[in-house]
Amino acid sequence: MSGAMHSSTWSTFLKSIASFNGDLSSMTAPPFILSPTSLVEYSQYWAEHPDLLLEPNFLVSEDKDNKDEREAMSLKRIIAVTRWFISTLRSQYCSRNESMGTEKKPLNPFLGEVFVGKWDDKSAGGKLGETILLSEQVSHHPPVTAYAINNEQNKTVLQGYNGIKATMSATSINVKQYGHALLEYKTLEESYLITLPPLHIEGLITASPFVELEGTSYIQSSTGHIAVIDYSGRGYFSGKKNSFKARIYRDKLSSAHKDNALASISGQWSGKSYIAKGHSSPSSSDELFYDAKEKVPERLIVKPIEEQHPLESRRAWQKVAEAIKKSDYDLIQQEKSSIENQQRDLRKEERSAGTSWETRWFDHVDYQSEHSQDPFISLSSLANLSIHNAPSGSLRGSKHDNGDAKHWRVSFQKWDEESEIKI
Ligand code: HCR
Repeated sequence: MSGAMHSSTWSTFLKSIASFNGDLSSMTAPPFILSPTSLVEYSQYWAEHPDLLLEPNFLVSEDKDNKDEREAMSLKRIIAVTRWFISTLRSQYCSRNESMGTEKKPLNPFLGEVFVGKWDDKSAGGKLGETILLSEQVSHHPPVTAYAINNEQNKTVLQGYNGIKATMSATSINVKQYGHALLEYKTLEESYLITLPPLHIEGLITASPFVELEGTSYIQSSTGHIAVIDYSGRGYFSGKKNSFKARIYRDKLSSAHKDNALASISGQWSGKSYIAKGHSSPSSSDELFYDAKEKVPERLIVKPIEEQHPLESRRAWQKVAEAIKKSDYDLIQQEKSSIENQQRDLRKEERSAGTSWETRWFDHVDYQSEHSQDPFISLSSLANLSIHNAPSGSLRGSKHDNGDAKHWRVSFQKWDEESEIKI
């Protein structure tokens, strides 16, 4: 496409989003901004560093009776969980820019679309074992993707779900995330609640959109430790894009004063970050915490398309993805409409049969009426976080702390009974 044509379609697009209704999935974007990848695939970004995800399992005290050593190890574990979390951000929020030049609009998954795969053990001595991913589109209106990442050898499960709500401002699209992640180290009997940061999309005027994180997210441990992570972009804390500061406290109460921080981390989540003891902000002369550019992500192993089930993402979207790669706008519309029409027909059939679509591996658990083994309630209480369907990270008693308390949870029993879809 010529530069002039490119800029005229982009300005038509900008005009259309100026009046958009908050549903990013329904927004018609020009072909050069479309990604050939469905949002249901984004769940893989949580575990592209399986070694970091599993690391806390190996940080245990030798002397179980030594209280100080136990305490020191539990601090090391929340630091390790924070390192793993920071390691997920580059893939989650920068990978389209890096592979395709700008942020792109992902394919909007259809209800029941799934994406599965595995990471082999790359460690010497086989201490990590295989890690698997199950990702499923559990709702279409509003779009919600649920996922579970399971490592049987180390009895480690990460599960969560995410949805978004967007608003438009003069120069950016502002996105609040809904949902959370729960990380369980079952051998350690330790769990973590992870909230998802707000973000905004910048670079709209220049047709080169990119994501910047903002606000605060939390990692609450069942040991009481809490990590409070503040995000900022170019020109705020450090003048650099993708900046963050994380402080780790003994508990929520002590997090009221920055001086109480046991450790502080700062830098760029897409580059280098540093860690120091206590509350003062570390600099590049302190210990390196994480180098996102140096640590290469381990790609998920996914079956060839020919072996995939029709509900598996890459098979279902194959023709649309090919049309996007060819920038063939008419073909993109034609192939997309074919999927949308199939979905409409399915919903019609369900309505006339008086049935509804059943999610495959995930259940919608109501925390207001069901008591389960899930540590979500106790972790939310330790962090003073809302248990409702509020923007991720909303505090109890805040203006968002209302609505229902239904959250998506994996059922490994359903996965064990799965007969059609294989990893
Ligand atoms: C906002 C976004 C769709 C949602 C994507 C989420 C929030 C999904 C959950 C993942 O865990 C993390 C994540 C990362 C992405 O950065 C975020 C996407 C960025 C853009 C996309 C919009 C729907 C696209 C808008 C169109 C733009 C490019 C003009």
